Amino acid sequence: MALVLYDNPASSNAMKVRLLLAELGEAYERRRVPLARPRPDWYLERYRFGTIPFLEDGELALGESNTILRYLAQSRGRHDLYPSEPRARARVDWALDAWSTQIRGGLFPVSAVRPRTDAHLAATVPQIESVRAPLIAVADHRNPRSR
Ligand SMILES: N[C@@H](CCC(=O)N[C@@H](CS)C(=O)NCC(=O)O)C(=O)O
Repeated sequence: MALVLYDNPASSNAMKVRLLLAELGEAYERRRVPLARPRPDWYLERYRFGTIPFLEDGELALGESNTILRYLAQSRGRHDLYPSEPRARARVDWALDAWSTQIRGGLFPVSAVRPRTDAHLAATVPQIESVRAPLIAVADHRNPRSR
């Protein structure tokens, strides 16, 4: 099997790649990397940055989840998922970058709080508010000319 994904079940960045691989119907080998730092030597020898995920496709080795997503969609000819037309592609890149830089970090406190009480639940509201604006910014610009 040519495709090997180094991941961890708790990694949201690896989950993005698993979702795309499922959509593509690709078979792949999954190798578990512990989340704890420092990462094991066997992993750092393969990938010195040590972040999760990391993908091998034969001789090609790739880090960075968004790079992996773009590579998989393009190399499999899935232009419906990652368009070749620059304006359509820019919107996908925007969504990928916004998720990584504006939204994902803001959701960490939400996932860390287990809402056992109203107080716990209330504590998540500011975090949800903080990611609402960038989410709407991306979603709302679907077809700006028609507004
Ligand atoms: N920009 C990287 C971020 C990867 C990343 O932060 N992965 C997490 C797991 S979801 C990780 O390795 N976190 C722990 C760490 O960096 O020590 C990507 O998108 O692949």
